[in-house]
Amino acid sequence: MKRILLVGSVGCGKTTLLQRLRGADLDYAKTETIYTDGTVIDTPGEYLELPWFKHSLRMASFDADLVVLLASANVADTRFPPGFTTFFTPPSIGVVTKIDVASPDQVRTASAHLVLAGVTEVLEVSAVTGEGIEALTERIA
Ligand SMILES: Nc1nc2c(ncn2[C@@H]2O[C@H](COP(=O)(O)OP(=O)(O)OP(=O)(O)O)[C@@H](O)[C@H]2O)c(=O)[nH]1
Ligand SMILES: [Mg+2]
Repeated sequence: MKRILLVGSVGCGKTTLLQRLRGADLDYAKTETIYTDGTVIDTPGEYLELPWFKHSLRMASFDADLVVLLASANVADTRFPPGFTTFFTPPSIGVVTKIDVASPDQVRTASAHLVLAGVTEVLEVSAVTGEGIEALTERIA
């Protein structure tokens, strides 16, 4: 499995996705600092949302093979600046999360935000129902 860096807003579902990828119980736990289980690097949403933390994301990306930008389908706006992927040296993909609680239009909007951020590939998942998880697992294998 590639070493991946999860980046996205507070509450967009990074840690829950990590738990799902690991087959662990889905237990809410706020991410307070950068955490890695060895393969997945999980980050607090504040590192994206607060400008003075952004540099930490770039530093963490040096240990990753792939940056995964996550956008929650039930959030209408985006915290990713246009072209954000150029901030990272490794390649990036996009993942729309929480598709189980969003309309197709909402999923399309979140996907469009990820494309504006610079990804050329977007996967859609629900960590709760498991939809899209197999495709994501194959992509990061
Ligand atoms: N319905 C639904 N809820 C989800 C999904 N993924 C995560 N959630 C919920 O969204 C909330 C936030 O999820 P987290 O995984 O903690 O979000 P995070 O991106 O790690 O947040 P920070 O650690 O604060 O940056 C939790 O209550 C999760 O249960 C999903 O696929 N579907
Ligand atoms: Mg978290």
